[in-house]
Amino acid sequence: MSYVDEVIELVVAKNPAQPEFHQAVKEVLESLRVVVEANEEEYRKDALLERMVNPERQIMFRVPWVDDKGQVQVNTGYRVQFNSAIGPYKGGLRLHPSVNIGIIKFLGFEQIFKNSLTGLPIGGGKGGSDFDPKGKSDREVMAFCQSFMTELMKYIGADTDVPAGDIGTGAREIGFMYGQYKRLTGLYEGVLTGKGLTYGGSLARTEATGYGLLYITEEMLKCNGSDIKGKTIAVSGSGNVAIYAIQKAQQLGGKPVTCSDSTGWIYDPEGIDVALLKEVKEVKRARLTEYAAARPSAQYHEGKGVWSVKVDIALPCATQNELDLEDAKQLVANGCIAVAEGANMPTTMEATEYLQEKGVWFIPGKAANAGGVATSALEMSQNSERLSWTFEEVDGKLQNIMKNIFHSLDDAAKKYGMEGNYVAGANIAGFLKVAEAMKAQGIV
Ligand code: NDP
Ligand code: 2IT
Repeated sequence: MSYVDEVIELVVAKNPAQPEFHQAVKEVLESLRVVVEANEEEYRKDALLERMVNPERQIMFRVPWVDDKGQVQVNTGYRVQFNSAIGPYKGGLRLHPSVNIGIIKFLGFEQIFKNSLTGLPIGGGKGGSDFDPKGKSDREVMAFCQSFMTELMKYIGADTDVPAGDIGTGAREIGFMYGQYKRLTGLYEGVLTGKGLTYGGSLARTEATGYGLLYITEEMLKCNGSDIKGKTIAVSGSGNVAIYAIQKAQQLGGKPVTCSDSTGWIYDPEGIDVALLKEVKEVKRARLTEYAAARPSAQYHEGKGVWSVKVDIALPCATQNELDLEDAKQLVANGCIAVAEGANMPTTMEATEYLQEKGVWFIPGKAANAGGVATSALEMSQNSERLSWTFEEVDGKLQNIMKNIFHSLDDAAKKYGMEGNYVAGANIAGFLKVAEAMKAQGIV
């Protein structure tokens, strides 16, 4: 059996009931076959792939907190410190009832290669909890965040592990966590990113993931003789990534016509009104029905459906496995030319393969959404030098980083005889840097 197949089998056997983690590992290792086969003897001897798929450390802990009725609630907290070969662990904290160790491991594994692609010195990690911030009062969210950080603070630090936001963790949650970290440790340091601008946050971090998604999509389209101008775009989600993807798409002359949340979706043929969407989601924390109520051109539908709309470009920005084979078929039938993943692993493997077979340009999340973590790394740099850069400075660096990422995928795909396969290009380019750093540092 080939080394890649052996390691995939091992991962499935040793990590039962973690389908998302299996999926992420398979997707990466499948496209590394050509690289692994060329170095098989050396990689096997060093157990390089076994070390790559085993987190350096996994932390799970109890998070007790008191709700507004005086009832004690107990959640589970996680931090998976996956790989520190190229820098301190870096990756977000997801707060969502679906969170379990398998989800955090899939996200942490992806983060290793994503962070490598940014070209910045950050290792891979991820964390979170099955706590659901939805419907909770600010005081309840603060109680949870303080309890969560009371345990997490033992394992993180500005030079060891720097968490940030993800689903359910935005500026409010980062603020509460930062306050508790500072109170417990007495350290005013860049231990979290996505901080508010008054206490060490970076300009453009809020926008970075969505903006970065559009910068890389534009670069990819340009290199293939097209661009965003005049294109109709389907976006899923209506959170941090989706909102700023929609905003930048409009600035580049595109027309995003959809967005969604976990209960329904909007089709707005006149184009999404970003100011209204921000008001509904960022200020009121309300459902999309409120968007539809305030906007005569918008149609609200219950359930899933953004991929059924006829568009040129699809940008999944909500969650994993939200775009399946049936959705991919519908997009292709409607003439979609490009899919770029704002979310982590939003496209199933079958859907990805189908899109690629049909000639749809496809940029995987670990490249397409890397602008968020890249700008987090820029926030760490600013914190280290105790300076704040202007919006234009950070945004300019972000644009360069996203362009460079696209070219590193494109070059790697070409070098290994898979021109245009940006999935393989991302996995190979991300992997090679980490593999080299691991080799140089010996068996650790
Ligand atoms: P937010 O919490 O801000 O928004 C998430 C959005 O997706 C909401 O509209 C939410 O709807 C929807 N959503 C979440 N889970 C589900 C689900 N199970 N089913 C249907 N809809 C769902 O998160 P972000 O925008 O920050 O993150 C979105 C994606 O982007 C995630 O995959 C995340 O890992 C990834 N990402 C985020 C980065 C960042 O910087 N924030 C960086 C890189 C990747 P509802 O409110 O109804 O739950
Ligand atoms: O998935 C991701 O890259 C993020 N949620 C952002 C991580 C970060 O450290 O900014």
